[in-house]
Amino acid sequence: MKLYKRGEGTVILIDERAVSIEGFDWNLLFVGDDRRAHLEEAISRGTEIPIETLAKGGFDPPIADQEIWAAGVTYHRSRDARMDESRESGGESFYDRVYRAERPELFYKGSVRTAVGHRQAVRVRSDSRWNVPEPELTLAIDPAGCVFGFTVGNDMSSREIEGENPLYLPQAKIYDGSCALGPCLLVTDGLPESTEITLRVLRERTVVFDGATTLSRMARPFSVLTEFLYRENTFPVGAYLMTGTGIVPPDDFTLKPGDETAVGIVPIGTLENTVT
Ligand code: DO4
Ligand code: MG
Repeated sequence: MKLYKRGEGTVILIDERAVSIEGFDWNLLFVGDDRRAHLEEAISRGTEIPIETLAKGGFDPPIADQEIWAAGVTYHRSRDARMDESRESGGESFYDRVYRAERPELFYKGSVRTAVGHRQAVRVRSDSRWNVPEPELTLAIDPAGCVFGFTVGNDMSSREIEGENPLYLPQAKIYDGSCALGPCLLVTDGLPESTEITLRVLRERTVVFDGATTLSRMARPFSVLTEFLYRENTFPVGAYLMTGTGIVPPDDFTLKPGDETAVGIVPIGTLENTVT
């Protein structure tokens, strides 16, 4: 089942049927004492709409009051890129150490305030000259720490600022329009390790970056990431957790205003954004 959010409305895609619902409670979906009953009740009072409607326009990020967190250096490619960018600042060894440590890197990524949805604008910071998208599978987690769904995430990052000093990480990562989520939330128990994540960047209709990875390359299981996140934190309405990037463009690549990013994860969908 896939859930799409647009203004006050939600569209639920179930068995090739699209059902539009007004006033769907997204927090209740996350809290989920009886998630199936909540969804069935919503579908029963919804209106069926043509499935083609979903291909048109954009969507809001599939979020209500959840906090968004992110894991870092969960793929070898991210470790290597971070070591390169922080060599001069002396921060290089931190990334290798965290890649091998028991405790993962986890950082706050914002909330609905910093998030945008499918076909909405992501931003690069005006005080940074080196900016990249980070395509990341993103977990939807209930208050008990159980993963009940997945969305596609883009952890927009300033490599210039984080490379200058690892202590600047929050500024490199959290600002208006720094996190894209969508196009929908897929409610399901799990995804296979063979799941592919792709990133494509278009500039004036030309592909300027294209990359792919699979979940099998992740260095840590989801259960370890969620266990550490929930260890000393209570999330009364659940949380989103971005699971880190395994795709990093070459060091001479930076996003430019007008670029279009497309992050794809089958079976969730493709999250498209324009950079401003
Ligand atoms: O430590 C820097 C951030 C790492 C990150 O965001 C990632 O690996 O995806
Ligand atoms: Mg990231």
